[in-house]
Amino acid sequence: MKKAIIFGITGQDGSYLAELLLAKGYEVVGITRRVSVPTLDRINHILQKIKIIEGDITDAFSVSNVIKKEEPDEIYNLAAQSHVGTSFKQPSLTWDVTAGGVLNILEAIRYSGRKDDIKFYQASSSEMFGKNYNLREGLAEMIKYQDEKTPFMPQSPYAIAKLAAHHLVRNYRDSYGIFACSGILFNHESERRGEKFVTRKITKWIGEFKKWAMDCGYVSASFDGDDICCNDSRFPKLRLGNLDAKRDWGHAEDYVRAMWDMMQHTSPNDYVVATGETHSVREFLQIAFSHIGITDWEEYVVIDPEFYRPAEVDYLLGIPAKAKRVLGWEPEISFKQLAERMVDSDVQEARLQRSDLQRV
Ligand code: NAP
Ligand code: G4F
Repeated sequence: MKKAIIFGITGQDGSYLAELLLAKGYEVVGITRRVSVPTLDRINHILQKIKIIEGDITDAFSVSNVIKKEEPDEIYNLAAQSHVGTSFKQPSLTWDVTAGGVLNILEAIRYSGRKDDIKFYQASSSEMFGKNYNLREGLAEMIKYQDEKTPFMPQSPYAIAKLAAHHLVRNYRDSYGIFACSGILFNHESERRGEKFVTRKITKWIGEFKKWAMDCGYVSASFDGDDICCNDSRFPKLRLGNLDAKRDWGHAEDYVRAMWDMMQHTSPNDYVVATGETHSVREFLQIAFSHIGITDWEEYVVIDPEFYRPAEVDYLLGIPAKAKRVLGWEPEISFKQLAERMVDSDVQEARLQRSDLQRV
């Protein structure tokens, strides 16, 4: 039986990866940091099957102790301060966790006495490309895209920290022969996505709004959304920032498969993991709102400068050709399915919550 350590097991990806590894017969050890509120919601359903150890990747001693004691075959580092907007407000913390934490793990592997027996996966990010892209001729126009050869030009403290970690991983692979690989993952979402990321913020709002509208008697159970009065001030509108940003959005369940695939290959390498499609925040809004029957979504959204970033990444479209060719990996869940699954899940979740007609 193989043993894997997951740093960041309480996050979106950590929970899906833990499920995948358990299904493959792994013994799974998850590292969780002590916080004052419960953070195990995403892994409650598998808690009996995994081992949880308290630790923080900024604490070099706890990292090296757990790696020495547990003697893992594989280590997945998914832990990070992962919110780009927050990284502008807390750059120092973001650096310590997202870059420094990775150095702690790599050093711990190097001095574990088992450096040739441990495989390491690092969660790199398409944010590292920032403003950069390549051009390729398409049928009607030039297509902008990113792949493993696109130069990096990070646009946020988060992306800069991720890039430092990315280079550390390559450097420890080259210098010490550690089996260390980085997945350059483009945006991936799910029913378990954190509520501050734009897709989940939208679907969570939709779920709560639909429940409220039905409780108010605006709509029948069949919910013809366009009958709702969008100017009822009791339910606050959805406040968002830049709707023109384009992202390559996939489903997290597909993406954790790619992580595992990389670790099973005979040699360590870096791979872009993406869908090969790009969509704007506007397009996500359109699909998500129309899934509950609302076609004039603009009436429900307010643009709020608070959610604009000091520097933006305007366009991401990843080409996962290498992952497909070398690993045989391909995504299975489409953009539309992703958005609709998230809406369905949040509508369901809101329905289970108590009624609250007077929102404001
Ligand atoms: P997430 O939901 O925000 O999860 C982040 C995890 O990191 C949580 O388990 C969190 O623990 C943990 N963590 C934060 N600080 C820590 C610390 N100091 N010590 C130990 N653990 C710490 O992120 P995600 O969406 O699952 O993403 C997983 C990884 O992939 C992240 O590194 C992210 O930057 C990267 N990534 C994500 C995407 C994406 O679109 N989702 C794309 C590319 C790369 P708590 O529960 O205690 O907060
Ligand atoms: O959902 P987001 O916050 O994701 P972002 O910044 O692309 O970062 C995510 O993907 C990265 C991979 O490319 C990961 F590395 C990272 O950890 C994270 O998972 O924002 C997406 C877009 C941005 O352009 C943002 O400006 O949506 C725009 N946006 C517009 N209104 C908003 C909002 N983003 C957020 N979070 N909240 C808004 O109200």
